[in-house]
Amino acid sequence: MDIYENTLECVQKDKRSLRTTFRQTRGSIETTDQEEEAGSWIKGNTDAADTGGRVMKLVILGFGVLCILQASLNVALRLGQSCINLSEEINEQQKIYSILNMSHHNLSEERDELHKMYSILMAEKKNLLEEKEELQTINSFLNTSHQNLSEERDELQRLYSVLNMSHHNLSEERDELQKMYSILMAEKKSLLEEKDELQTINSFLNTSHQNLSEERDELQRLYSALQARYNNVDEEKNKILAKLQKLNNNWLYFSGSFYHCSDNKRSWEDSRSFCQEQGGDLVVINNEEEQNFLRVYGGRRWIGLSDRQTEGVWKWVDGSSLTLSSWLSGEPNDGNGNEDCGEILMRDNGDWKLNDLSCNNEQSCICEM
Ligand SMILES: [Ca+2]
Ligand SMILES: [Ca+2]
Ligand SMILES: [Ca+2]
Repeated sequence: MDIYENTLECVQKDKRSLRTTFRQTRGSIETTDQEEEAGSWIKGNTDAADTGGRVMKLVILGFGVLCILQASLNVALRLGQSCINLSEEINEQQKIYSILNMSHHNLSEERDELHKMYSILMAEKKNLLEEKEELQTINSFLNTSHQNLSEERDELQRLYSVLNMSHHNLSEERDELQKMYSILMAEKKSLLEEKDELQTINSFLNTSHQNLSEERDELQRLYSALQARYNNVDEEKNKILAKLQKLNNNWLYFSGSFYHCSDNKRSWEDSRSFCQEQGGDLVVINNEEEQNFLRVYGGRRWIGLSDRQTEGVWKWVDGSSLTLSSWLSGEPNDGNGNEDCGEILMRDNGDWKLNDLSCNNEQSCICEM
């Protein structure tokens, strides 16, 4: 723009110079014409003088035209140079425009970014204001606390002075206690050695105590077993004593049992009741040795055998099954469908047989206890 303005100013200056030159030329021509007219009127010049004057006018007029041409040429040159400068300036301005356009785009983005940041900053500002209010509240509280703490500090300083004095006294006591501590540490060392020795002894005693406890428990177990066995033996002894008292009443002993044969005749059920009243039951023949012993009684006698619970299934009164048997030929026949009790028939030669018989038959029996 500066170049354009300078060029325009030069053109305006040339234009003014051209106008001045033109006016001067026209003025001198007019002046010459007037002087000639006045001279011819006053002096009465000749025709030759008129011709010289006209040549002079033409020369002056030609010079004026030349000056005008020179000024026009100067204007044209200056305008051409101005056009070149303007083109270069336009190119320069276009570059600047591109740069400015890009800069404008960047500035727009920056503006948008700044808008976002502005929103964020506004939100932060709001938060900061809230925090500020909160901090003001805290500040108020802290001021109060500060005052309280100042008072406490003064109090603590007073206490510090007191404690400092106490500290001096305590330092002296500490030195005394350190001396005592050294003495006690020596005693502690001695006591620790004694403690180790006692722990060794204690460990030995613990082991001994454990062994003794185990031995005691074993002895207690043996004692309990012996006590139970003693009780059983005592009970057995009492039973044997009771049985021995009955030996006077025709009871015979064989292989751990006592036997009695009643000559009174009773039914099978009454015979069993009789034996139970004596402390026993109808005899159960467990083996051949017992059977051989029973020969001493001979005859026909009720024994503890029946099929009253299930017909055909013979069982002893102690619930055991019949294993040792020697039935008479054709027996058991359950005569009349009513023979459910067992008897033994013993001959003088020692033979013996079993037979089933009506339980209501009355005859003697053999008891076993
Ligand atoms: Ca028996
Ligand atoms: Ca029967
Ligand atoms: Ca029979």
